[in-house]
Amino acid sequence: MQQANTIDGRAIARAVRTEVRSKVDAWTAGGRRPPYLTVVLVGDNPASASYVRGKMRASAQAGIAGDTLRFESSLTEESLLGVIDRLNADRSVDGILVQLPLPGHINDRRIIARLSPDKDVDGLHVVNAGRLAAGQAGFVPCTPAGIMELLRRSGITTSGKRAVVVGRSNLVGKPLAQLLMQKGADATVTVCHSRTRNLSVVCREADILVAAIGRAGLITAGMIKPGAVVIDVGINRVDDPARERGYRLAGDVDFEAARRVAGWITPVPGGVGPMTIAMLLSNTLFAAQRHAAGNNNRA
Ligand code: BQF
Repeated sequence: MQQANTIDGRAIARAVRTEVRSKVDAWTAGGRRPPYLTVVLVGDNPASASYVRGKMRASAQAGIAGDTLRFESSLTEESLLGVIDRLNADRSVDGILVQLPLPGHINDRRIIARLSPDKDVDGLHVVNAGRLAAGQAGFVPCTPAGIMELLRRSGITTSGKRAVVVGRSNLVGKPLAQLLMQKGADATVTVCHSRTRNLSVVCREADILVAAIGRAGLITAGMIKPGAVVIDVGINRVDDPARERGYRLAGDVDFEAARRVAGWITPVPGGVGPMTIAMLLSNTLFAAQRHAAGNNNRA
């Protein structure tokens, strides 16, 4: 049985990070201070803490400066809004990333709304969502941006192809659908979700199938058109007594079965995840360059 080409997200992310590093070096060689990223982490969610460490490590390797502000989960929403105000006003801070999820008593939406859209390197502020929807320059959320970069760097074209995105979140599904339908990408896009009828049938029409649902193994081999490109955004913990930590990471796609049908497929881990981090670095450099140019309020 033939097997799909595996898209090596780690290798592609490494290439992106090396390019960002070169651009940062050229930037600082011109006498500018390095881009500066502040990450805000509230509470003691171990997964969040680990993601933040990974982001800061990758930033440092790319020559991006920064710090992590850590707060107890008891932090009030008002206090966090005050932290955001202070970072917005701090001219030495180019990018602000609020690690999600926030504790339940804090309204994510109010916090994101308080960010300066021009420091919003995660691209979650409604101004950036609006810019993306309107085809204007702005910050694009890191995971969808990373998926587009994975496709481009794998030589996979999207023009005229049928793309099916399963998942409609503001973080991944919606912005990715926007990117795929943009002029230049030119895919024909369908967005599916938990209420979609005949999900299998719709998925099977996809030349490019993106799974961003958050349920391990939801996408089975029978839902994939032979030869299709399968992009797995899911990062799910699945119990695995054979592992020291008691679980393993699994995507939304049944990888072992899917790779016998698909033409291209991303693994989990080592697929989309590393690209999310690489695009954060790219967005942070972009933020620094925009700030230096002084066009904070223009696209
Ligand atoms: C990999 C995230 C759900 C909820 C909040 C590399 C990451 C993940 C996987 C990573 C994620 C997921 C991040 C791999 C950041 C992606 O090798 O496969 C990197 O660090 N991510 C996050 O910050 O918050 C999340 C997923």
